[in-house]
Amino acid sequence: MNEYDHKQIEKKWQEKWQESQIYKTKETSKDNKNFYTLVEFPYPSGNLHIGHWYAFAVPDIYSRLKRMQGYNVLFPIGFDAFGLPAENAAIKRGLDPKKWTYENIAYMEGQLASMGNSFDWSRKVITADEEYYKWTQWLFIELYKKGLAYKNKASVNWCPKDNTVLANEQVVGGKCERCGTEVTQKNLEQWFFKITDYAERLISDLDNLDWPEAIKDSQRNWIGKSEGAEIEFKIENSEETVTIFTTRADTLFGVTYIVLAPENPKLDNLKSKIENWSEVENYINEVKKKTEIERTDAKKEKTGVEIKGIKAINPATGESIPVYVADYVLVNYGTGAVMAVPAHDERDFDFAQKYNLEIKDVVIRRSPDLNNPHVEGKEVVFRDGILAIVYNPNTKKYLCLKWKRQPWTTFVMGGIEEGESSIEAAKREVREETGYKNVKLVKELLTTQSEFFAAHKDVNRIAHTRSILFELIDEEKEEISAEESAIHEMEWRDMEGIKSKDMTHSEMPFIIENIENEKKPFVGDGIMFDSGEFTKLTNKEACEKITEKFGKKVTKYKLRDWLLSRQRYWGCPIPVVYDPEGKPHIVKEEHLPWTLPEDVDFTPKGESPLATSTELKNRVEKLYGKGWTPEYDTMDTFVDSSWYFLRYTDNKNKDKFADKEKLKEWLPIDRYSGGAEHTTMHLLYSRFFHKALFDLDLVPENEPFKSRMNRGLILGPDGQKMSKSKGNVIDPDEWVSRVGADTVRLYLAFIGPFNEVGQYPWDLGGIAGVRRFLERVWKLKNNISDSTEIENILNKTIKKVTEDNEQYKFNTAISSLMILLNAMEKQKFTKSDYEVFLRLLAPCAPHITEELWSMLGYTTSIHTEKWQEYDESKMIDSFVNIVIQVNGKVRSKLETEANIDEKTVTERVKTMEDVQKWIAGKTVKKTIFVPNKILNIVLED
Ligand code: ANZ
Repeated sequence: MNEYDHKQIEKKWQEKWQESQIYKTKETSKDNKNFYTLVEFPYPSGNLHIGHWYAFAVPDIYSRLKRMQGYNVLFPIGFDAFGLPAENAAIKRGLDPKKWTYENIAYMEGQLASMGNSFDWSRKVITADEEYYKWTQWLFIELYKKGLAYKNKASVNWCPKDNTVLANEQVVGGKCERCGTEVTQKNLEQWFFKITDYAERLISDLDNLDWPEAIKDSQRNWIGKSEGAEIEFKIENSEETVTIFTTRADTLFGVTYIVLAPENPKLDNLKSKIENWSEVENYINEVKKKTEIERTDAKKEKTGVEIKGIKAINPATGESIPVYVADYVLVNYGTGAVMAVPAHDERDFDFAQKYNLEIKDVVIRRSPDLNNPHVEGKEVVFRDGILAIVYNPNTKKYLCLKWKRQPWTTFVMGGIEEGESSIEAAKREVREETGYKNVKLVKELLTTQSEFFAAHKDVNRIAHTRSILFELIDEEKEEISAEESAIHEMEWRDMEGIKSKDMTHSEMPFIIENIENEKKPFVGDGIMFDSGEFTKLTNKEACEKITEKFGKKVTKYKLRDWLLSRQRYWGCPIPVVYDPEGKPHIVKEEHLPWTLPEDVDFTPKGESPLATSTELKNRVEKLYGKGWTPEYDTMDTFVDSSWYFLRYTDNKNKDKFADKEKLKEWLPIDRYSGGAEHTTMHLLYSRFFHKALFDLDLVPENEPFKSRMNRGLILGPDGQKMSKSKGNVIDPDEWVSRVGADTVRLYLAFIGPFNEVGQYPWDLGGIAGVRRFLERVWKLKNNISDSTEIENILNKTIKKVTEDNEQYKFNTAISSLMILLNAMEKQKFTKSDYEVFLRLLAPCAPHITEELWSMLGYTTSIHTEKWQEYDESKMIDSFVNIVIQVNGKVRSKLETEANIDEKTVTERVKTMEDVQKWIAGKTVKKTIFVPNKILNIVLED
């Protein structure tokens, strides 16, 4: 056969592999080095798309590499077979969901086979099989017995189109992850898994996993650990208290109101005291219509209602402060109530501005004066002061003082006297220092802690300075004292002028920013201010101390319990029945699998389709007695997929979900490849499940996935996400038929690094290039010779391909094979070299390499061959460039054969013209030689 006929070759080998079962995982024995590689099993939608190819055919390279490296590899496949599309097909087209699903599976199995993957099909798992979901139900029961599954009334996400509840993870940007419909809230009895019990372990155990940091960070953020304090606020003239959660206990003295979430049950307790209950109630009802996303959107205007008739007491200041109900506070986070600190929190600040509430700075910015720093050993003197900035709107200038005996210009500054407010102090200073009598307050800018050496007093000063902006009303003036005018003279400067260097206030940049912009809350770290005994501490220190004195330390998580019940048909039935009093009972083990009834009406009615089944009702009454009723909800399909990888290890077991010994042999999974979209769903759920099963002593390991890689996305040729409406969908079947599975696989592996999440457009030129590469490989067999010139590049390529494949950098592994091919087309190589090349290519292009291997006369498969080791000694380049230095400076280069000794190099170099001119007439003191790299000639002085 002369032509590379992919159709004939691929069909032939797929059949042979199937017959000979070469990819069947060996039953393990002690001598086996086991290696478990996993890809996320597909949903049987009915047709494989190019994303499936990317997800399965590329990681297959890795499984094949591991097999050739001598591991006993488990690389299984199955189907995540429950889920909405089957049911939607039933609703829309009257099809039987089960039939629809299993027909799709059969079709997709054929498509999957066309990839030439090394799956062990004998371990197939289908989650909709009774023999599988029996164990899903059994595991649910185990979790229930452990108190990890419970039923509760809760406000839940509801998709009005799919007529079902959704987990938080299935709501993306306020919309249903599946159909894009706006999600609303409903109060329903639902089943939950207590994933929150595992929040801490789910976070801390990430540290030991060999996963990319980005994936770990997404999980960390999703779990959302937050360390803070709970502080109690008493309600005035009442026994009631409100407990708030804060991460900024340091700001307690700056709390000017508190806020309750609209759903906070405290509101009911306080109802009798609330004077404007109907207003509050109206507001609460309005909020019910909003989604959580809308409520927490920082850009949306804040809303709320003051609760009249009650006041809270700030435990630090004893002040009586207003209480609000506002929707920016969520009921299911922290304690559902917050202490509001408008000076230091953006949401509180926006709210306070809108409702005209007091803003009280309690943490101030440190602004040490770098030009005039503290002098060691000098006394530190604290001072509270003001800085008055007077603006003349007519001339658009600012009032400054030019100091006579100092090289600086300042604004009006001064101290605050007993009984004076800061604004009064500022006005007084303006009068005393400049004579202006009539100024009006524009705004308080900011308070800072400046730290400088006050030379005129010979002390280090720490000044808490309030900067205040005024406007000049008129020119009316009083006499300035001789004392004052001896120190400075007045000068009006425009904005540019006050930005000049001789204005030496260390807080100048912040002053300018505050003049020019709206005031913003100061959210950073700083020094405590106006906070009683805590004033002058750093806010970090104060946070600890205030928590100790007024509250208690707590840790909160954003993670919510996993809502697992679905009002849908095509899912795993929840194995629960209710007694005539409505109390839930677990279905007895002997009744498992608790089968999905078939006599149901699928039309969505807003309740579970299972409720229409007579068979199910009769079954329950027959088994449990009159008046007993079934649970009608089914499980979220993420429950099915939380343990499928365990079943692969022992998929035929009739007595257990998997034998513990088998699990021990295979777990944890050595590498798991999947989609980035699963990071905070499947990947988190299955870790939780695994930990729960570990605690139940059902699995041997605490974590299921030792290493994880998320793949990227294949885009259409136009660089857009593939979609039928854009007409840019790449059909893998069509391309397999045109250019062959090997080309498609190799192209996908070559398209970009698989270990980084990227977006790669399908490039027609690129795929043609890959096909040409395989055609050249095909022809290469004609060039075999009996001597070799490629030992060096061959060994280097082995090393590179081995290392890159290990790290999922298949693209660079392939490009080094392309470079090797170029070399082999130009230089001599032996049959053995050619065989090495084929073995290196075999994981990426399994069919063509198998064919060429058999053409060389082998009767066994190339895929059962050993992976080639490289020989370091052959990797040294035969020619090297030695850098020649004279007294450490590069002067020339010598191209020479490798491994040449120092003496020979030195002699040769000395005759070189561009070296001679540096050493002529001088004595060589010594030479320093790094073999194959550098010769440095050191001359006598
Ligand atoms: C006072 C304060 C002052 C706050 C300040 C922040 C800055 P993380 O880090 O996300 O945990 N908070 C607490 N419970 C809330 C709820 N149920 N709904 C909305 N907001 C809530 O955020 C903790 C901070 O979020 C808490 O600290 C609280 O506001 C607010 F300068 O308390 B803070």
